[in-house]
Amino acid sequence: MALIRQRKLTKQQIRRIDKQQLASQDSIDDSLMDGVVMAHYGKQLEVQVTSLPAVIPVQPKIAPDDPEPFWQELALGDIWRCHVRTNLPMLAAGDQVRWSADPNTGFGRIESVKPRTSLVSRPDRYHKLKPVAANVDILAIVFAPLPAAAPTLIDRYLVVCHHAGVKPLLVLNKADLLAEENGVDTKELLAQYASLGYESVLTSVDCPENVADSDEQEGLDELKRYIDKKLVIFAGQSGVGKSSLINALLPESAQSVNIISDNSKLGQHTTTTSRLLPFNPADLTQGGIVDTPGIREYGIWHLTPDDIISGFVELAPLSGNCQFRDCRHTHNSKGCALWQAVADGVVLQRRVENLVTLREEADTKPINIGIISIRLINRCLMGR
Ligand SMILES: Nc1nc2c(ncn2[C@@H]2O[C@H](COP(=O)(O)OP(=O)(O)OP(=O)(O)O)[C@@H](O)[C@H]2O)c(=O)[nH]1
Ligand SMILES: [Mg+2]
Ligand SMILES: [Zn+2]
Repeated sequence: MALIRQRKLTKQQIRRIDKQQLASQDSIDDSLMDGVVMAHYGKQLEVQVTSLPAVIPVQPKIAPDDPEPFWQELALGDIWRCHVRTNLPMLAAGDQVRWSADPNTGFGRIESVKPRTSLVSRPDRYHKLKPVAANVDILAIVFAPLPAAAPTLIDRYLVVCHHAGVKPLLVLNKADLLAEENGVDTKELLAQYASLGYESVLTSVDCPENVADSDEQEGLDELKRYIDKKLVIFAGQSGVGKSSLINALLPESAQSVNIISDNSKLGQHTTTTSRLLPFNPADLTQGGIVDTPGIREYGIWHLTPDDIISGFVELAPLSGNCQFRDCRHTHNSKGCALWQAVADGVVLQRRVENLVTLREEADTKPINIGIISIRLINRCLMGR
């Protein structure tokens, strides 16, 4: 084996290297500034400049006859395309970052991310957990009489809110359709959630053509009061009117509303990427909306049974009274306090059933091998 002679550094050399490293760190720090992630495009992100660096890059002087090289001025409020340092976690719209800009290329580099107050994530179609939006204050759960409200989906979003540390707000949109037959059920549903302590707003933004006509809009001012100076995310079935609501709240953002669905009023997916739409583009502290693609299926397999039950506010305190500590709260669970409460008429049966369904879903956690999940393999082995 070849002998490797280790080179010993003198104290003076070590001091000099430390000094050089500190100096280079200082020059990096001088070029850093604050920014907020506005949108995510795979490997690149859009970042809005919210502070300027200590040392602002100056365009080098060029000889009068030389062609002018590319130079991107740095200004507050501008949006820059950025790359991300490889050791950072996955970022999302709403993330507050420290970053540096290269005016010679027009690209920036995100160096660090500030601690988040909340994080909404969801599994992608390969069951990999992806952050959707960071530092969100309110998750507006939008539902409508048509397509018919799905209480299971509302319960699922409530669980997500409790887990992500985001306040839920129920938004019953297309209130103009409540007069139609099944509107009675939808209002009853809203009343049930109100009795659990959840806040709600009734809105009607009708068709996109009516956006400028405030007579056609109902409940928008009330909704605005709830979300003022807050970062909000709208979630809900496709076609309930999330983009229409966002258009009504931010007419200049011109979200793509699905007009094709006008005939069926059912809608289909139109939004493709998460994007932060500020209420005041010059001042992100005034809040804004993170517009996300329609979420048909919101997986919760990354949550524990405790996470799930804590999203059922009226059931969580009762669960300690079950006869067995590991009670699964199914209909035939012996001595289940939740089913006793159903029998006593204290809680709703469908809420207990949804809790059980969500727990079971979380129990069958898929482990990913590329795009094939263990659940799928098991199914194949069992011939299903
Ligand atoms: N009657 C009525 N229709 C509405 C209202 N709000 C939206 N719509 C209509 O509902 C349809 C779907 O609206 P979108 O805003 O595209 O729904 P979305 O929730 O963004 O759908 P995805 O982007 O697919 O998730 C459109 O045809 C809208 O015109 C409302 O208050 N009343
Ligand atoms: Mg939409
Ligand atoms: Zn139980």
